[in-house]
Amino acid sequence: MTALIGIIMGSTSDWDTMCFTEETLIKLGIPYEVAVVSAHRTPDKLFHYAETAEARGLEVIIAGAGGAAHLPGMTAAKTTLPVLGVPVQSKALNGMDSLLSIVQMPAGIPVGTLAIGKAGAINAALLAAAIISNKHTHYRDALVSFRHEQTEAVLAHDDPRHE
Ligand code: RP5
Repeated sequence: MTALIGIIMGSTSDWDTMCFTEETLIKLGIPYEVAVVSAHRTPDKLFHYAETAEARGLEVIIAGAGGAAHLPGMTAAKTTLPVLGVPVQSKALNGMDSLLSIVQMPAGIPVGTLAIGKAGAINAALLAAAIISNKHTHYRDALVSFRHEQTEAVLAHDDPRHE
């Protein structure tokens, strides 16, 4: 199946966070691809990835990065596909550096920025699923089921003293 969503990250060290994006897309049954693409270590690869993404069938790119996290912004500069940025929690500044680097895009080149870390990685997948569901309407059913199961799980464990 052709990948609809591209998951990219600046380093293999980002995988501990971005694996939650993959896990969520697997739950939803949405085809995706994964690659390490660094804005500063492999800039030519990043340009090629972003420039060919739409022709290869991708409809959304999710980019996770930490520190001076220019990967989502640079990706967005090279494609008109929607780019969702996940700030990876850095050791030095706890991800505040990543968050501000990704969210503070000057007007003209947008990046949809999610929360720092695991929550952002999961929500990026869910938001990407909502975006592609406008065209691929059957994925909306998967999203509805995901929310239903989430609701049921919370209702089934409403006493915090018991697992
Ligand atoms: C960024 O630098 C990556 O996104 C990563 O979060 C951070 C640190 O990378 P490593 O030094 O762990 O490879 O490019």
